[in-house]
Amino acid sequence: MYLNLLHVDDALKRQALFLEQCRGLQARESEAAEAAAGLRLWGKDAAVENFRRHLHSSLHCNGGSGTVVTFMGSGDFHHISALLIGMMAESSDAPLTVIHFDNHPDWVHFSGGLHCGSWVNRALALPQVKRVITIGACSRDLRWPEWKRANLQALRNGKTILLPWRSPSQRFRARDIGGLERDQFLNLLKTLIPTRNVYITIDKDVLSHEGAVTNWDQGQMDVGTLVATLRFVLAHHHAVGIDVTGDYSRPHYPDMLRKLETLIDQPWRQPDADHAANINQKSNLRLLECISEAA
Ligand SMILES: [Mn+2]
Repeated sequence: MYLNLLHVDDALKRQALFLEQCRGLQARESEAAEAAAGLRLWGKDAAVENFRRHLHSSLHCNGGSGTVVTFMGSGDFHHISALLIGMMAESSDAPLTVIHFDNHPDWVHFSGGLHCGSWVNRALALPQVKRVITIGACSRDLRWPEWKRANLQALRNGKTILLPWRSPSQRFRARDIGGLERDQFLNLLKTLIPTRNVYITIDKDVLSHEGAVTNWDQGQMDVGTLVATLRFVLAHHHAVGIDVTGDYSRPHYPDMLRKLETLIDQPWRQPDADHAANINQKSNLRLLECISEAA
């Protein structure tokens, strides 16, 4: 395992025990708050490209036969996953499935840049990426997705598979996993992963409030199910990379447009940052333990 801590904000720095454990595992740390300031929620193409270069020079980018593992702070920066997947894809032509845990599908069309709700399309554009499997969503993004610029074409042709926890819309409910026995769900998941290599991205907003406190509306998955699923995938596949996002940081948006966007999309109540760090640290430690045993 090659461990990275990407400090796009102060979220991981508030988790002292988690930091200590990562440092004990020789984590490479990248101070990226300044470089990422213009990327919160979304970034324009030029800013995204600058940040991609920053990642290249400051992180483990290629694990060879090992796994590159990156913890990275608030889910407002989830689009960085597309850059990390791109870096893994640079080093190998082998086909890849992206396993995506999230309360949101992150599948909207967004032109001129990269958005935390659009990055799945950027990942799907890579020739190595055969499929993205999105697990655990409950969010209202699943209601009337055609009005919200969702990439439904990818869903129709099987490039994207959606396994909601509990879909708020009838349309996706047949694939809900929240009511399945764990073995039933894991066996279903196994049939849907067409490649040996996987890249796993975990947005902790897939978890209920016992498991995470994030900048976003959250799902209903419990940490035990998340860890068991992760362990199952790692036992049957080779993970070229794993990233974990969905911590909480107090947002500083660089412009009015982004502020307005969060008023529409995010919960209005701001959580206590210390309480958030405490809850998120517990989940990060469990994920780190599971990953370091398997990867
Ligand atoms: Mn996300």
